[in-house]
Amino acid sequence: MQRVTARAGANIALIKYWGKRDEGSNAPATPSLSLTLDQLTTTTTVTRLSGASQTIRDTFSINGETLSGKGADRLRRYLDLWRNEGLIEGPFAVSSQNSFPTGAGLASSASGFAALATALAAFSRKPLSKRLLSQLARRGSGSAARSIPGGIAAMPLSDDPAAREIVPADEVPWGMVIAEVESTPKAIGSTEGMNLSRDTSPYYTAWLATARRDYKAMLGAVKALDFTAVGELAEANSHAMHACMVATRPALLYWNDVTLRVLHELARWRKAGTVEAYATIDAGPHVCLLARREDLDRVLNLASKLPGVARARINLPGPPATVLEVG
Ligand code: 2P0
Repeated sequence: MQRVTARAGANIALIKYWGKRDEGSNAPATPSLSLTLDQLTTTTTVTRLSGASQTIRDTFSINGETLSGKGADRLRRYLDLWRNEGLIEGPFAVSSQNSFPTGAGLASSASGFAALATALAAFSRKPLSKRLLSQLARRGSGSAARSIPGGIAAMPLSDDPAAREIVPADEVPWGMVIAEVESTPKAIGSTEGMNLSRDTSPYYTAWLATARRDYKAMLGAVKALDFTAVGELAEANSHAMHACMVATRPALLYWNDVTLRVLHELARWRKAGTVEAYATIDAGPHVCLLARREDLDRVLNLASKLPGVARARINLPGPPATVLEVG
């Protein structure tokens, strides 16, 4: 086997991961639960390079542009992890295509590392269970673990957690409208931001306790397919995470004026009975609007008309990460 192509969807957490329990193994300090998206995807082709790893180095590209510096170092270290575990051997060329902006707070590292891990697993010298694959994806990026099972996935708190499927994609009666309000790379990345929050935010400890409570409640709400409970919990959990972020020093203020405008409009829609949708926001200004499948067109219409929303698109629940082609 010389070449493998795999695809994974980004996922948006309904219970957020913010904080690390252990940086070495990238084990999160909060349990998390997410919805994988079918339209925001990364497609990654991994090609074996002939020659010894001592003389030939891995190469990386995203959307046709060669990656160097810190980005390439992070990916090379990730391949080293697989080589050190005896799972793969030799150097590789990794080429990824994202269907959405990279590094703008839209979970590109989740789909990116999930697609990469899935492709590498096809080269693996040992069989890998889904659980181990999710753990390995997590070592690349915490949120990537949840893109392995797809649908609604949950990752509990433990020393070496994996995400597991809670509801398969086609049984999830909800979807999301992603309202993109900006697409410039963020100033402070998630990993650095989490460390700053842990070290300086007066609300970090309260956030960790809130996340545990919300996660338990969310598991029950999701299993009961109780949309209102899921939406209210997701929105409150996202706001609690951002409160912790804003209180970080220096402040991690990921929202902008358009973000706030969308939140206020959304509250008006709910109050007026226009549509029942809920917001969740990651480490960026974009607003992800959770709605019942039958309401997604209406939410799209409403969100697209808001001044400052650059683009809005509907995402249905996405499938597990998968191998597309082996050659
Ligand atoms: C999440 N985020 O649960 C949360 C919500 C951002 C806000 O997971 O350091 O890129 O690579 O493990 O996965 C972003 O963090 O961080 C993230 P690393 P990751 O989706």
